[in-house]
Amino acid sequence: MDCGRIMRSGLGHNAGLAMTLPIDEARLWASLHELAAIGQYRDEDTGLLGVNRLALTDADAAGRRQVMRWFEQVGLAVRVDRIGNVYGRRSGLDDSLAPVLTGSHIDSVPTAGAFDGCLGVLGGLEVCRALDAAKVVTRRPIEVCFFTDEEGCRFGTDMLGSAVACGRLPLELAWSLVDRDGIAVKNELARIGFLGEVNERIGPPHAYVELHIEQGPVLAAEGFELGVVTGVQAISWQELTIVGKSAHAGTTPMHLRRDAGFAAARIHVQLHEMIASGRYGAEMRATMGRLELAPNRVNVVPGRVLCTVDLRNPDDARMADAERDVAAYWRSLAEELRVSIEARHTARTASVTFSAEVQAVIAGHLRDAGVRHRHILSGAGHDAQEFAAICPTAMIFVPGEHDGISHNPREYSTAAACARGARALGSTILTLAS
Ligand code: HGY
Ligand code: MN
Ligand code: MN
Repeated sequence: MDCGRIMRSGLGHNAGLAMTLPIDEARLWASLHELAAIGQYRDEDTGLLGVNRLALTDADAAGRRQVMRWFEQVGLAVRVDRIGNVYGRRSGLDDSLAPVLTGSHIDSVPTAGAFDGCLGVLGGLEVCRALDAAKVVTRRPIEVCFFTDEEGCRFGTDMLGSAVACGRLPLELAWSLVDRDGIAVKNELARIGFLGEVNERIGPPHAYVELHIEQGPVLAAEGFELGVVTGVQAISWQELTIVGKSAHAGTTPMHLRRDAGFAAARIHVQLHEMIASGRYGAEMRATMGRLELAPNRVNVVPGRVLCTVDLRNPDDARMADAERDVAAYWRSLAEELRVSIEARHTARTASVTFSAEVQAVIAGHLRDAGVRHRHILSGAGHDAQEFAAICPTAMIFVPGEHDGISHNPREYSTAAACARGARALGSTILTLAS
């Protein structure tokens, strides 16, 4: 990436168009909410309308088809690869050149809002519409994409499609992953009609830029309008299978129990105590998002538990320390409670640093346009972290309302903030593709 040449040539900020691309705020907002209506549900806790488009379900398939229709309406050449990733290509003056990619995901967690992932895909689509309106053809082709199962919460590992595209996960492994009902990725891709033929491994793009909501409180709390993302923290997902002995809740004395549920509870408390100790840095986060007791009946001591441990840490060494220490803890706990504990890593990515050059292009546009911005590390995983391994990559964050809550139907950002993010995305793409 010879950003220096682009910057020196003055094309760096396409002064004529910097942050003035005719992004249509209302059209972007309407597309976000039209997509959010697919897989919609009424959240019983908040009473709000949320989004449930788990990867490769019928709802995800319907969302995929809607976005593909929009891609085709804008004249993008659409292709589907063998892991179900979808690419919409906008020709450039020289189509032999490596494209600039932008995109994200449209699969969601079961309690999602309208923005996570979708803003990046529909923001990229809006950039193509704005370039058409401005009658701009870039030197390089541009591709807008969405990747399969970024969330990872149906088939167990996150960034599935982008990890396969960028070579971190082999296709066969990805195809073989199964959900809680034993249904495999490959079967679901075939069932919903997204088992494409295009080779899933892509040649290195010229650059990759992703627009996403921050999903945290920082930008709004500090009064910034956009964030230039410096990278992503380390992620560790483990699935624990704890086996004790089911027993009668009334007749079994406490000292004779081998209570798998109590073991899971002790591990959960230990995680919070480890964080409170500060030994793993102030940013360490731990979540036991999944906890399934068996036989899950009021009068039976749980004989078996499946639970998950999600650890996040910006520092790789401290993440390794935390994984080592919590494993040592549950090994000793297994002895103490006379249960067996087996752990399986289902996702593990080191911290990722994004391209300084691409960050500089983004920041340059924001500075030129007087947009209040700061550099910020991403607390959440993103498809961009996979592309950072194969090409210059960075992200743009849009602030969220309500403390930036996400993975909750209350997730919200304003139409103006989304359009501002899309303008920044468009200007960055214009620079990188010129
Ligand atoms: O879990 C994550 O960080 C992302 O939402 N997949
Ligand atoms: Mn996301
Ligand atoms: Mn998410």
